[in-house]
Amino acid sequence: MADVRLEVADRIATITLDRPDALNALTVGMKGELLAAFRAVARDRAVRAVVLTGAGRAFCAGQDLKERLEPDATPLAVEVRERYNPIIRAMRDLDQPIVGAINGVAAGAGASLAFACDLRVAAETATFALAFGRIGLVPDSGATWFLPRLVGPAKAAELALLADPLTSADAERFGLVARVVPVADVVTEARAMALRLAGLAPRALALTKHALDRSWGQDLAASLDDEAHLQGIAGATADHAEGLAAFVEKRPPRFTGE
Ligand code: T3D
Repeated sequence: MADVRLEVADRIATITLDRPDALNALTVGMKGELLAAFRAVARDRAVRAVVLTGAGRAFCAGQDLKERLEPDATPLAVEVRERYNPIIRAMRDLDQPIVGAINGVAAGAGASLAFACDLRVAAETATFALAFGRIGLVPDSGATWFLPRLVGPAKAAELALLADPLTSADAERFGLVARVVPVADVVTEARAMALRLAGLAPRALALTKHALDRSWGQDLAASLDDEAHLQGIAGATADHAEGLAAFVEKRPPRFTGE
């Protein structure tokens, strides 16, 4: 049975990690399914935004540690390179923005998945834990890259080295999550955010998402140049013409992605 569900409705793809009895801990099979889900979304131009969430009381408890104890478990470095990294790359390469609906604990690689989303809505009961250190590992799946950028270097060092869980209230204070809501509302709120994104111009959103990522490796001059280049691309789209027309006609725009 599939442990990752992909459902598409109203131009929103919802990807649900669905192994609640193990707090959605990631097995080899699940990682393959999750990568396949992001690749399917990448091919589906009708999808304008993605919601990533977990079934049950957890978002994701990271690597399935019981699977790691199996005698034929893949060596760690290989597992990270060949199974985790492609998922994180697929999330950041995706043109559509991803809203994480962090419904409960996000630990280890589960926290990394949450960090790799574009925006996060968290349940009041959710926590983020860089649990890696507690089992003698280093943060992976992009955690060392995302975390300092999301919360600043000092807090990132504290979270990565001490591995204490960060509450959703503190995560909001540090800017890691956009909103904190009661757990019963987390998917609804994330979906509402995704629906807002779905109404915007897809090409401009994609260019913005990728420009923000690239900016970390650029100086100001390069970013200014990048923005000018991207504005040339966005400015040539039908959606830009539609945005201008809607403005002067005082009506909501109808963006098509053209
Ligand atoms: O391939 C590689 O190894 C490299 C990649 C590494 C990336 C990583 O993600 S390393 C970090 C792995 N994750 C963790 O270390 C977190 C482990 N889990 C926990 O610390 C706790 O479960 C939580 C703090 C997340 C939640 O605690 P609690 O008390 O709410 O729940 P629980 O009772 O511990 O867990 C409930 C069930 O889920 C339990 O199953 P059982 O005993 O009732 O049959 C537990 O074993 C299972 N579970 C939770 N996390 C994992 C897990 N099973 C397998 N792997 C898990 N990570």
